[in-house]
Amino acid sequence: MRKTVFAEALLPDGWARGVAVEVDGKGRIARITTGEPGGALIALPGLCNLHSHAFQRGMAGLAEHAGEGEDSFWTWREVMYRFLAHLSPEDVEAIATLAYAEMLEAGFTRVGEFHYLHHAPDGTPYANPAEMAERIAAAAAATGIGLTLLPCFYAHGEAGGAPPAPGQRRFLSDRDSFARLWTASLRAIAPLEGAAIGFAPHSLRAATTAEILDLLPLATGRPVHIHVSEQVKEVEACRAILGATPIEALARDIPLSPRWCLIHATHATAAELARIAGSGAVVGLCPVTESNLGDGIFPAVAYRAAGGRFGVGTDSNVLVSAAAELRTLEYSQRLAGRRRNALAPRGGSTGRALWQAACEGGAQALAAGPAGIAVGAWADLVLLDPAHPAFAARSGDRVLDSLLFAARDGAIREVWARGRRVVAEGAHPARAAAEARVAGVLRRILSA
Ligand code: NGQ
Ligand code: ZN
Repeated sequence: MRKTVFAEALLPDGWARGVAVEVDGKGRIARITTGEPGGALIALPGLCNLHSHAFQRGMAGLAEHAGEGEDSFWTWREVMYRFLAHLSPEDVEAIATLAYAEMLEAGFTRVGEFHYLHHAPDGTPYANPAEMAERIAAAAAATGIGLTLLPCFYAHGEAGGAPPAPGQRRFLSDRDSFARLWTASLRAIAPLEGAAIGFAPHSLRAATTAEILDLLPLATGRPVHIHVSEQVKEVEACRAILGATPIEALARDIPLSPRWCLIHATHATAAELARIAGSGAVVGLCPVTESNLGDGIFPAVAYRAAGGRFGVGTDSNVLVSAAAELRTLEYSQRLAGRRRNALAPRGGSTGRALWQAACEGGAQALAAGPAGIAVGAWADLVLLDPAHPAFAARSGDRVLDSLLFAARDGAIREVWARGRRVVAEGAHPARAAAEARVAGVLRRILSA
């Protein structure tokens, strides 16, 4: 048992001073006491990054150049498909290692990897169906980040079961090959301490509700993640083909429950927001990517008023930062509603409301066990130095508000994942080598 005292810590029911945290040999919190002397740092619970496509970190910043026609989510997707066609399993491992080191530095202690890059560039399955899943697991092991692997089922190109496009051939499974992929993925994460798994039908463009229902028994009791209602064109196509919006079609055919995580849900109607909130499902918001891709603004104020749960994800990984996701979420509501402190309770801190909600929603969506700094939870901690200029003369909520809205990069001093200190002095020790490997991958791809 190892005991560390913090000057202040954000516990599930609020800030406490002189917080001693005892961690057991497996990396779980065994005991918490308060009022102890000698603490120096400020402790926050680490956040779950509930939605990542790690390989997309490799193309960050490379899709910001206008094409000849008007650019959109769909033209970005073409660029993304062209990029991924170049990636070998070694490349994916290098990029994921860099992305995961960056996530840890940025306050994420677990990642939900929504993993669909399964096959060789020509669509041929690798001899080992979990070849790519093992690369993701290796990146998690090399960095220490907690992993919830979300093997993705992808079978079609459009709602209603239309054939996939050539650019999608690395993703494809049928029911039988997906069952084999699932079993191999379970094996891939078995050696990884603290890892979990969930089922990820990509979207109602890529999977029918009949297929999802058919495959759900593989994942009994585990998380289920799906992209829904991100683009207006997607909502309209679902209406035309399925006679319902993606959220209506999903909820009509499959009961939503707290196991479900609906990624984006950007264009949810008021009735859909109430339905999601009532089911206990989590909405997986990815505000930085949603801004980057021009998706639209999720009606978060209305959803929170309906009691809805949410977590955040870095999705395309164009920028990797827990603070930026929460800040962008709040700013989207301020811009749309012409108001301030949109997601704070009356008289409360915006930073705390956002961090706590994302902590709870993220842990639920990734089956991470108890959320927050609590007995039985993983010792997943983000540690801040009160002497950092961003936190001058501040404590408690003001520290968190300053971290989200005002601090420059580098304000996170240390990060622990499952009791291990994986970031020290603001840096992850695996990042520099991973950066060099990824630079080599990019030189090869960009000169091709
Ligand atoms: C993805 N990303 O799977 O990487 C998707 C794009 C799609 C986001 N939706 C592809 N942000 O949705 O068809
Ligand atoms: Zn996504």
